[in-house]
Amino acid sequence: MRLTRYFLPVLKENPSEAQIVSHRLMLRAGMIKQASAGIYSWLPLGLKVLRRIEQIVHEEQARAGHLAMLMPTIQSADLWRESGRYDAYGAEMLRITDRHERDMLFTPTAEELITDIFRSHVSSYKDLPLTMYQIQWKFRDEIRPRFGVMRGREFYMKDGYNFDLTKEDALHAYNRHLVSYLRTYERMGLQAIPMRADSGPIGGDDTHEFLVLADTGESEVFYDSAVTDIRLGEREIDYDSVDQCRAVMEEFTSLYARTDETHDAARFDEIPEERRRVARGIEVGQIFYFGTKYSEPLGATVQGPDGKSTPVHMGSHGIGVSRLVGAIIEASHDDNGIIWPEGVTPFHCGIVNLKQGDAQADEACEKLYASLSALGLEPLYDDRNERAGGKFATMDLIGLPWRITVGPRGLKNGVVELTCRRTGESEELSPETAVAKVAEIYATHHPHLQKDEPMAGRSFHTWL
Ligand code: 5CA
Repeated sequence: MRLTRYFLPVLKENPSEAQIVSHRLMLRAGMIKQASAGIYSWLPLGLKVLRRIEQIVHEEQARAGHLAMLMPTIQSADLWRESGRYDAYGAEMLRITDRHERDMLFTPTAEELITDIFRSHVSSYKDLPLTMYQIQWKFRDEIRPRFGVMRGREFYMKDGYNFDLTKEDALHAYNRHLVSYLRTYERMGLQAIPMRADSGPIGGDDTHEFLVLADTGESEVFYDSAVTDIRLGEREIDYDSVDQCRAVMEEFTSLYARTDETHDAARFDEIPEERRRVARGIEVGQIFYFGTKYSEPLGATVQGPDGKSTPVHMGSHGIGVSRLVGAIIEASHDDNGIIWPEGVTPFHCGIVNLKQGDAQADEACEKLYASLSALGLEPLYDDRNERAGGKFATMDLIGLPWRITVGPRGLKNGVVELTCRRTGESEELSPETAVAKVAEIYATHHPHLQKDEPMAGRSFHTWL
């Protein structure tokens, strides 16, 4: 993309309505614009990041064997009356009446609708296990929408639902989700710690929230600092293996880590004092096992191997896709702007032309642009007639992890400059070497992906 053809309405001043850094930077970098309280338009740069996050979620869901589908945002109240949640959900549910005076609602989550699909089509245990998910807009009429996309009223969520014959099978689905979520967040450059939590209006006894530690987080959390040393990394996990998934779950959840709702002061005090931490966190996902809470009232039953009809065991699992954009920025920025992790960056590499209009500089930039594009990378070329300082400021603000700077002086010696946004370090390299280096960084970024046949192409539809 050439900046002269792009829509990047960056703001020089700090918007006064933004209280936290991610909200400020998203507005300043021209990623979003508020449409009304807690409701945002996603401008081209913001949408690109949202799509990158979404793509990682799809790929990791496919890897875990979950099936993508899509349900409507507007639902009839009838099913919600059947489950008893139409009244129970309260003021957070946006209720709508259609022209025939029928009660409709904007979906805050979709347990009822998916259970209805299941009960209409599945009647035998032989069709289990089954996990389906969607990434779809949700609406919750939050009493205090704030912090930009972090606590919106309209927000983008991955919501997945598992159907299993027995509690044991459903707990395997729970553990499998935990593992796949860990991999999902790690690919986004985030550490999200599973913490025992409260299940709220979704219900059930078993639930973990995934929290990214950040001072601006809305949740107070209590944990043993040893949990922050654990990573999934590149290890291979067989998602069908009950033992492997359980082992990872136990490794990540046996140390003390809880949100304030489930905090147990006595147990916390048993942790050696130097490892006790009280901090704040951003909830970027939550997994639930709730047994037959929805399958029973809605009559989602299957015939078991013994011929008897039993309600299925279910769980639901959410990832805050739009919230993640803010959470990643909270975890990765400096005074000059955003620092995107390679896994979610909107463009892979910036190209800054220090002397637009200089024949040699222009030609070198065009060549870099073509070479990077030919490798399947997306460069953002700042081809504006602006001074160098302004170009650097924009690049730093929008946070591309790598930048190639091209100027007549360097070109005389056959070099351009490759700069790392995170460290600020620069190297003088030939244009060819700079391109090769950027390509290598992105190729080695997720080595486990290359080994994985179904993902090898990583085209948009691998998850369908
Ligand atoms: N049905 C379950 C699982 S699909 C569910 O709705 N879970 S949830 O309520 O925990 O939401 C899932 C994730 O959506 C949360 O972890 C959070 O990251 C995100 N989320 C929830 N409310 C908001 C909001 N108002 N704004 C932005 N993201 C939100």
